[in-house]
Amino acid sequence: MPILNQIKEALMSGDANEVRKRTTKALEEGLDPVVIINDGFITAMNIIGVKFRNNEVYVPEVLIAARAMHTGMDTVKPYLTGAALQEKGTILIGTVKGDLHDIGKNLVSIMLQSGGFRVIDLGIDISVEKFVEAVEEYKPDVVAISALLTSTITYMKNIIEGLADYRGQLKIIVGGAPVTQDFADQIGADAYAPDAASAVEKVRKLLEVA
Ligand code: B12
Repeated sequence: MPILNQIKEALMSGDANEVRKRTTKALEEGLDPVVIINDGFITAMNIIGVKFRNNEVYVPEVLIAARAMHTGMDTVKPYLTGAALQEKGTILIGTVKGDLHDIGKNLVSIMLQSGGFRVIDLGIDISVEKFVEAVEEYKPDVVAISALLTSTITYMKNIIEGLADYRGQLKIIVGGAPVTQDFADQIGADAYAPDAASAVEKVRKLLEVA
């Protein structure tokens, strides 16, 4: 089996040790580290993302695969020269004020990183002020907002209003179990996605990157 397939297989089964071994072998054979990342790690994580959306795998499998991917990335990093790995954009993500749910947000964050984006994760319970401060500091291309409670999704509107002055320079995507496309339209978000895999697709579309 070609080495890239072996890497993908190990990553999808969440075997971090095998990912490290096979990635090291591929690098020793002279394979381009960027090819290993794009056609190995990212492709494998995309497959996991689609399986997760289709309920073929569940949260623990995604987290284990993501851990294996991080191991792979650590193995490849010393071989990356300067601008070899171009990040596709910066995403600022957080769960709204009053809401402590972060499992879904973390998955979205992991999938975005796996898709080649730089992700700044603000965590949970994030106020309008904190979002605005972070936008000033990190100048993200996209702000991603998560909420899991019907009582907190309304706060997404406050954040969107708080970011009004920045709308020319960034896009806003919202998500979380009670959020719908209709709701996203009502509060003036640029996009909505029901799960982590579609979130990556939507962000790619918003930024017009592959
Ligand atoms: C785990 C959990 C908790 C944990 C959270 C731990 C943590 N670190 O996250 C704890 C125990 C802390 C908790 C507390 C509470 N919870 Co709770 N919790 C859940 C539970 C069981 C699972 C949520 C989850 O992680 N799902 C798995 C992830 C992968 O799915 P997800 O979050 O939906 O995320 C996916 C998508 O929504 C989307 N997505 C998520 N974020 C984003 C962001 C963007 C930008 C995009 C594009 C997409 C996106 O992609 C994700 C991946 O595919 C749900 C029930 C359920 N089955 O959903 C209740 C649930 C959300 N909780 C609920 C409630 C009521 C509470 C409490 C108020 C309970 C209480 N009385 O104390 C507190 C509130 C605490 C607070 N202030 O936030 C209710 C909410 C009801 C409602 N509609 O308002 C639910 C639905 C349970 C129920 N049926 O009553 N909870």
